[in-house]
Amino acid sequence: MKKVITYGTFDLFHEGHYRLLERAKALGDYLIVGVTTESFDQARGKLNVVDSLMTRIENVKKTGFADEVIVEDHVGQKVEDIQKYNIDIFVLGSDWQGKFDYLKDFCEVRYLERTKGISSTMKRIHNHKIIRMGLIGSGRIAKRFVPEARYVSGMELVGVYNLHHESARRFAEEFELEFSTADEEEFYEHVDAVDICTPHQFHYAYAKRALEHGKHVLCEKPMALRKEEAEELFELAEKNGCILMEAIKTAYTPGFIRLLSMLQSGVIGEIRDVESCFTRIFPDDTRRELTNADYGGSFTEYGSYTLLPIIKLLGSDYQDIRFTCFKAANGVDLYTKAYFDYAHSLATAKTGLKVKSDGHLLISGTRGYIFVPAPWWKTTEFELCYEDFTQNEKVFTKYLGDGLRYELSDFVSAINGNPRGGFKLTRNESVAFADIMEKFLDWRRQTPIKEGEVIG
Ligand code: C2G
Repeated sequence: MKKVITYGTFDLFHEGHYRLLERAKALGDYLIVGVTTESFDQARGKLNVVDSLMTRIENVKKTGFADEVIVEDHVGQKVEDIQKYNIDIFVLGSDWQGKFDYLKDFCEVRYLERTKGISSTMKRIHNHKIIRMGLIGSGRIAKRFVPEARYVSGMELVGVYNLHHESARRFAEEFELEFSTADEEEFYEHVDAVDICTPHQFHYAYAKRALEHGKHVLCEKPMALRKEEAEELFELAEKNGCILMEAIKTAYTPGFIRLLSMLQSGVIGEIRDVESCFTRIFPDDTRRELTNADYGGSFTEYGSYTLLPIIKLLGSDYQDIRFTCFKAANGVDLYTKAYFDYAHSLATAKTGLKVKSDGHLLISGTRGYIFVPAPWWKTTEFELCYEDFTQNEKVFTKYLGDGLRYELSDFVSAINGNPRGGFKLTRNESVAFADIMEKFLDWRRQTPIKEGEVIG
């Protein structure tokens, strides 16, 4: 008797799950299906699971393909199960291609082609439907989004749009998406929500058109480069009943939220200073971050990260903001400092593309300080430090994968009418970021390059 095993969460059971089980069963005589527990899903970073374990097991049973259903609740269980049940073939969808090759020591490992897209006719019995999500842009950021999307339940990445169709086509083929297109109207017809992953200067226009088409929008940072544009987008989203979220991933991660909550509860007294820094040396001078004289540069690229803790902790009512920078010959800033003066505190944000600095975040207060080591934007640990160093305390938190799953998960929850994550990045904060971007770009345009200032 040939025994086959497969595993999954099987949340909001859909035809992709059904087809996988059908084909798994056809590979042998006896099919065992492992359904994950809530705590195992949490530990492996699968977010937003809606159905209870009981419901998910019931749905698997209803298909009639499973001869036996078991529960998966820990790492390493697959190896144990394969030996315990004397399994011949281990099966999983092709979104996991290669990930479980280590099981080849124990049995045959097969990845079956995953079902591309999920039809919107397959509505769920409950309020949740699977959100059909499309990418606008098929470059570097879009690519990082794909592996993270599979950890977010309740959404399916179905298609990709790019003005240059060949790029979209290749992307859809590589990541097994249902469709690719260079026709924006056609794109909107097939999706419920979009993630905008284009170069900065196109964010606003795409976000506006997507919202006009009634689509929910997750937009890469900086969402807008002018205050008025950000305000307009939020008004449009409200008018059309759409969710609009700026994708500054740090804002949605558990470690950063923990950091903010501790600070807001006064663990270091009154906050008097915030220093944040994000630099990355760009070895390739042909990239748009360095060549685009209007919108490239370190501040438009990384400024959203460095502004995040400043605006979250000190607000947007600063009394003064000043910038200094080193530029490239084309006027793009290669290393920038933004200085903020508030009534009772100070802040500095540093960004760099051709200067390397330590990427830490330091928040100083009247009773102590918090130091978040580099890379602070992927917050996994921070230290509370006091005059009496015996009171110092280290906090460790989780940051799973590339961290994009957290913003995606909040986006999906918000679309499903559960905006509990709304405090993580508010409308006013996004508008404040756009306002600072506008002030910076105006200042950069108006400031002539001084002799000796050009580096790189
Ligand atoms: N699947 C598919 N087509 C889809 C969606 C999912 O073929 N459009 C497959 C997945 O590849 C997986 C199965 O359906 O093989 C269950 O998917 P999920 O419920 O998303 O579970 P997953 O997170 O893939 O669990 O131990 C758990 C497993 O490692 C994977």
